[in-house]
Amino acid sequence: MRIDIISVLPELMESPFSASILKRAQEKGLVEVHLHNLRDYSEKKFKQVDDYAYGGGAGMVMSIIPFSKCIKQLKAEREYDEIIFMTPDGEQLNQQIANQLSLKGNLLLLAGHYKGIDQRIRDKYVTREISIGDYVLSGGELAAAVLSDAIIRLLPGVLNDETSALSDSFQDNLLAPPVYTRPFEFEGMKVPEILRSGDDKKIEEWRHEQALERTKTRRPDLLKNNSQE
Ligand code: 6GU
Repeated sequence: MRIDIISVLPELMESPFSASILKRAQEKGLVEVHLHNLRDYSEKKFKQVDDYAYGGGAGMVMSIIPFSKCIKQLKAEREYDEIIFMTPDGEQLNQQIANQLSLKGNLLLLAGHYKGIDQRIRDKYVTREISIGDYVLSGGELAAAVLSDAIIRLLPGVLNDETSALSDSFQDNLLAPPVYTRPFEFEGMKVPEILRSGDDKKIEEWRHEQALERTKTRRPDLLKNNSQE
């Protein structure tokens, strides 16, 4: 898979891609991530990428020209399965969307700033608009990093234990059950006996019950549209 990200602040995304799982995924050749600085595509003297909004009002709008130049150049090099604009008014990211996108080959993410981007960029190039939740960030960069992380960890070979992404919270519309490690007892709090019983079937049942219980109390909305239950 290849992910290209266009932004005015590519440095904001360098660290998430430079450590741990996302770093290893790139080193293993499972994903390529390319960050593009929108300013490099500005035709203005001081590399401006924004301008006043037509019709007035507070806030600058990101101009069509730098985005258009950058997108055209990238599209000339390869076909993109999706061109995704990261925006709080997009469709809200969930595990199902991450799963879908993890099956694609080339993704292009656009991270906006200021009061938004010229609507014509969205009309002409964008195939999908994604938000990471109902709150406002100062730009789309962190959202693009979140989306990329959610996708990349699903690629075959990225996680050591291939089954571990499948047992994540949300993959079966259930939250994950509690987990424990040594010591068996800490300040009077003991690990549930069943987990030391060695009875795999009982343990599996216990985990499923716990997952259900947690989901009922914390996220009953997940159970309402759960086809498996
Ligand atoms: Cl994708 N962008 C911004 N700026 N804020 C957000 C977001 C995206 N998703 C949630 N809040």
